[in-house]
Amino acid sequence: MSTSSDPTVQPVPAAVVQQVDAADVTLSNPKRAVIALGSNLGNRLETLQGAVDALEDTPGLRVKAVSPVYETQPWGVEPQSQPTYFNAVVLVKTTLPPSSLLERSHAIEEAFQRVRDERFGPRTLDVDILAYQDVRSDDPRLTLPHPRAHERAFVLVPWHDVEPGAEVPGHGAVAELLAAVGRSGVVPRTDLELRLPE
Ligand code: A4P
Ligand code: MG
Repeated sequence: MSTSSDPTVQPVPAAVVQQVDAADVTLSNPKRAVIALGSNLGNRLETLQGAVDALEDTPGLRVKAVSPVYETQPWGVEPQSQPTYFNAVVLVKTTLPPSSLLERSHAIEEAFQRVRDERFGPRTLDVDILAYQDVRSDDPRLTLPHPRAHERAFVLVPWHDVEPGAEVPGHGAVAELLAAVGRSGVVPRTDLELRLPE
């Protein structure tokens, strides 16, 4: 029996072909995302470097820039009730959609024994997505831009370092938000450095 007369061989529907094409375009068209790293338990610098390396090891993701390291006063809790944080911001290009980037962020947190028991509790590692292109979302599982990014000096200072001209979608320029918030409680650790993966 010839293949052409086989009733089970159907032409590929046009809609499917378009989806395949769209996926292809996405792969060759990486999106920009901004990721915040924070640690206030264990070896904070080693953990932040591990997170940068794990991001770079992610298929479909390249780390483009890493900020300096800042030592910061814990935000949202009683003063002196927790160790100080190390914070940094990483700029990435990725073909992963936002939901997969969040999944990967959670997997990296778990690899560093992150325990979730209280909100704003001390943690070995927090990996937050600050922004993904200019996407805006109020989904509690992934709110974009990060709902508290625009009011936090420990986020705005390193974000401004890696992207001085950046905008926080819906809130304005990082530089202006930083000028309004100030740099109090955010101390550069010029003696320390995160390596940009080769
Ligand atoms: N989620 C929603 N949107 C996002 C997003 N854009 N990026 C969801 C990442 N996660 C997002 O987060 C709770 C849930 O938020 C997740 O299930 C995720 O799906 P979590 O990391 O489990 O818990 P959390 O971090 O304790 O809570 P939350 O509300 O995310 O806390 P924040 O706002 O991240 O604050 N002080 C200093 N100096 N430096 C810090 O880094 N960090 C925090 C944590 C508090 N104080 C700090 C610092
Ligand atoms: Mg978080």
